[in-house]
Amino acid sequence: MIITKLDIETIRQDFPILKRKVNGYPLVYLDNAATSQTPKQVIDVIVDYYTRYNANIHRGVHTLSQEATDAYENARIKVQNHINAVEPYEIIFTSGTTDSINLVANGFASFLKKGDELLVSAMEHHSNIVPWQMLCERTGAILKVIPMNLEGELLIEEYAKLLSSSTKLVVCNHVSNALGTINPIEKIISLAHEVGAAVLIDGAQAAPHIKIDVQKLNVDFYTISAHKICGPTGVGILYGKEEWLAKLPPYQGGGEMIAEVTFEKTTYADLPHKFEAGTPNICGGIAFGAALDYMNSLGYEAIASYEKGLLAYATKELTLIEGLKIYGTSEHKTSVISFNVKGIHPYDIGTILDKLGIAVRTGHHCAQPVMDYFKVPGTVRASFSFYNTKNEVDILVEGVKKTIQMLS
Ligand code: 7TS
Repeated sequence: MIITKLDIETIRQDFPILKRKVNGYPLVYLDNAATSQTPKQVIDVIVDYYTRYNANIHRGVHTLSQEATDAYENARIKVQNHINAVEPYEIIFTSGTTDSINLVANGFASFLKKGDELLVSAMEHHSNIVPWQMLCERTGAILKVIPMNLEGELLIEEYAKLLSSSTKLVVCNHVSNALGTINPIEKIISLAHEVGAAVLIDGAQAAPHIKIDVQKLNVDFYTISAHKICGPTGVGILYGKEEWLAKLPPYQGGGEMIAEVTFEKTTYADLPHKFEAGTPNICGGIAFGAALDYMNSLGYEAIASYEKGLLAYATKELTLIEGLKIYGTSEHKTSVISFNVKGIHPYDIGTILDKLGIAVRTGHHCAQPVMDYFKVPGTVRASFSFYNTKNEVDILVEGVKKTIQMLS
């Protein structure tokens, strides 16, 4: 039985999209690791912004501009409080995790020389691999990989052996999108710091499930995408320790990020504006703040304990299906199940599940090295949120069984 303090049926009323039908069936949305759904509390904030105070920020004396600026800066403080950053200006609004990582990768070139080393885990999303490869191409630095085992867990002893005085940066996800593994980032961060390396943690998949405390973690950079945590698409944050953000050069040039511009010389604005060139996603930032309010109104402990129950139940039921194999079997997991059924292509399973109104993701999940490691072209991935139910797990399990009957 799933023990929860959350009233799921009431919570589901907050999500208008969950009432919709797909192909004649009630939607069973199990693609939350790709993007989460949006509660009406957040939708209302978006509507309110465009209805009442849509204006550009930081530049107008007029009332609308001041209201929009206040709301946007208030959202920054909400993020700051949510992740326990020391200062609001350690929160840089970006378009999401990909943007946040590219911002750091671009600026980090000025700290690297040929032969320096960057460590990346074996279970990264492409957005936490490719920017570092590009950085290595530019600087002559070397990218090394922290290996994992067949449970989908990083080999921390091997990681410790890779660290040396040449290591300048370690990058790792907090939670793997393809496997659901929660990585021991406290250990990863402290070991990196022992050799003087900085650490960037990709928190895209952790933020919806785990309360983050950047001070406790002592992490140098941490990234979040709002759309995976009940917020809108196209907005996210980079958290950076002040000392790092102060020395990191700006990523993009343009309006808002300057102190003074002449044709001879430009000086840059203070943090956070140095990294926020151009008109940002104002409404998105404000709505992100509302999404955090929503998550906190439910409480992370309640969310985690409910999702843990769903994960255990779904794992148990799916494992009973003959020929079904789960990838990512660590004890430390969020509610993500990647699987394949012997003899059936994941795409075919996803397609038939969609006919039954069940949304899952299929493919390599932008983590091709993970698929290569497990020697599969891709997997079916069911990822659960706090608004999913045990009944929806049953529908998924029945759907997979039906698919197997149809295709074998
Ligand atoms: N890092 C991780 C761990 C992710 O899961 C994702 C998106 C990203 C980075 C990129 O985030 P973005 O908001 O900048 O796109 N992951 C997925 C996924 O698993 N399915 O669709 C998107």
